[in-house]
Amino acid sequence: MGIVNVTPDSFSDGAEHFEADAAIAHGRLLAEQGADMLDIGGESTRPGAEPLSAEEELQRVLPVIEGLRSLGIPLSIDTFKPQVMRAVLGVGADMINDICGFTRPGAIEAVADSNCGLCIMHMQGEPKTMQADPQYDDLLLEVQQFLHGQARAVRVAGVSERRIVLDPGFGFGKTQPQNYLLLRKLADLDNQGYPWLIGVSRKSMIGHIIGRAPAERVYGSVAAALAAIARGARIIRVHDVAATSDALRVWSAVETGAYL
Ligand code: 8Y7
Repeated sequence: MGIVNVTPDSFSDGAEHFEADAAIAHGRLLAEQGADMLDIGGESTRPGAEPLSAEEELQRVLPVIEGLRSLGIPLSIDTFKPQVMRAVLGVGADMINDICGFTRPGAIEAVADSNCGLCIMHMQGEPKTMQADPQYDDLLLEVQQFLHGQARAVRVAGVSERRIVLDPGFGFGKTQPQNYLLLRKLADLDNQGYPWLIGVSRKSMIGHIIGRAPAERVYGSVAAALAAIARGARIIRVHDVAATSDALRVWSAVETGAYL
């Protein structure tokens, strides 16, 4: 899963079509590099980011969905707002990636009647403050119980089990030791048969080990991606598709024995 951020950057001068065009070009590049699906996000969820209205978020995301649909690969939309979920599903989005795990009022109802995929992610607290002092009595149990509870809640609302993927939410209300414990123990976490989606790409948990800025975390992120795959992860959310794709292709050649 290749990450497509539709957020103003220093080159855009706030021009909306520029943002969308840049995001579309980036999405096309990631698809060429081997992304099997794209995750399009209009609102930054990094700690301390400014909130965005549903209208503004849609203004950013809708033209990008339009521009990338012809690629023919599934488009996931990273949003926790029910109004955004309904609107993007209306224009053919294939998956909703909700960092709030469909806990916001109306989120489950917004997706239940469609046939979209759902990524249920665990977060402790809220983006603004979640890294201040994450606390758990039993990290693995609490993450697992939250994910099972939300999977049950969406199932009760009529969502087929085939539509659901789970995500422990690396960096979302977790200290670095907690992030590494989660990754190390991923195979011991009960996924109830749902696929794991893992997002560790360029995150501070990588920087924490190697002491490099986000753009210099590619090799470290690839190592973490392989560690997740080795523990059963099925979808890896990454910035660096070319690097991750090469690594996964060699990995699977070894694992499948296709060249023996
Ligand atoms: C994740 C994510 C982010 C993640 C899922 C970043 C939107 C922060 N991280 N969604 N989103 N899992 N499912 O550094 O780990 O990419 S944003």
